[in-house]
Amino acid sequence: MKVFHNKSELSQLIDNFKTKNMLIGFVPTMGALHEGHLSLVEKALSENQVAVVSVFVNPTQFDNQEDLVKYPRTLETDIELLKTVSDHKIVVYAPAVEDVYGDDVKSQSFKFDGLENEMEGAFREGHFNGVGTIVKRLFEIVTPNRAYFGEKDFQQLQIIKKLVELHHIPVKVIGCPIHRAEDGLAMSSRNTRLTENHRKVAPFIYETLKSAKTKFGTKSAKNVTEWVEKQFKKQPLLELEYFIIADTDTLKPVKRKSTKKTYRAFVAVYAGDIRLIDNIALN
Ligand code: PAJ
Repeated sequence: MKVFHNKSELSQLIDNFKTKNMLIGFVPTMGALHEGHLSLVEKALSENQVAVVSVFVNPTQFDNQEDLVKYPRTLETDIELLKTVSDHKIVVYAPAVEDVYGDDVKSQSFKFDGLENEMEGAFREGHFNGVGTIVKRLFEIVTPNRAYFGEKDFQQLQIIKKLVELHHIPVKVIGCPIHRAEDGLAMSSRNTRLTENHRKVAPFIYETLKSAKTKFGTKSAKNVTEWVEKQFKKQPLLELEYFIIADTDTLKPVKRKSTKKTYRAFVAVYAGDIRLIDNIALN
């Protein structure tokens, strides 16, 4: 497997792919790969001749320094995992911070038609400016035909679609379903940092989302939200940061249900120091 730490070497290979008219699928990640990431890589390989996977813990998207410092960095194991998907068709780009940012580790300021002000945008200051900055830069370096993002970070997926639209970036953004552990917990690189007790109770998050979905069939968003908040109060190991039912397109919290719209429920929860997010389609 080819692993590049340097964008100019990567660019040479990409030019080579382009002269051969090969389609390039791109999967940006922050590493500590798990089956959720691999499902994106598999999808990329099923639709393109080659997949570029970036492994880069992007400093500008962290609003919490401790989270950045403690973010798991496991490049060797990541490469071994990627080899189980394909040894020949995957190219890894694992740059140092300077290769991407030079000595100016700052994010650009973006507007995404208001998508950036909701949920993760409201609770994690500057987060989507950091995400927008890195993804735009990676798109410029990798110049992929298609790029794959998980619905696990549904707001991020919508924001990247908006980024591409507003900045006329010639890439097709493709959303991929949430990959879950057998007990329902959405896979996340942060799960490895959960204590044994927190890991045991964490499936409660998805269980509650599923019940919320059932209730949303007959009850108002307000009713369902109150019910969810009550459930989390009974669960001392998990601290609910937010539960929001929002319009799938605008991500604005629903006030009145309309049969013409689609909705999704979004949740952010602290399990000890670890912040977990999840979401579910409601209709
Ligand atoms: P990271 O959290 O590593 O996730 C990389 C990609 O994998 C994202 O598109 C994310 O939604 C997807 N993903 C993570 N867990 C998943 C799961 N359980 N099922 C399906 N997809 C999953 O998201 C980021 O990195 C960064 O913000 C990034 C886009 C790389 C920019 O730095």
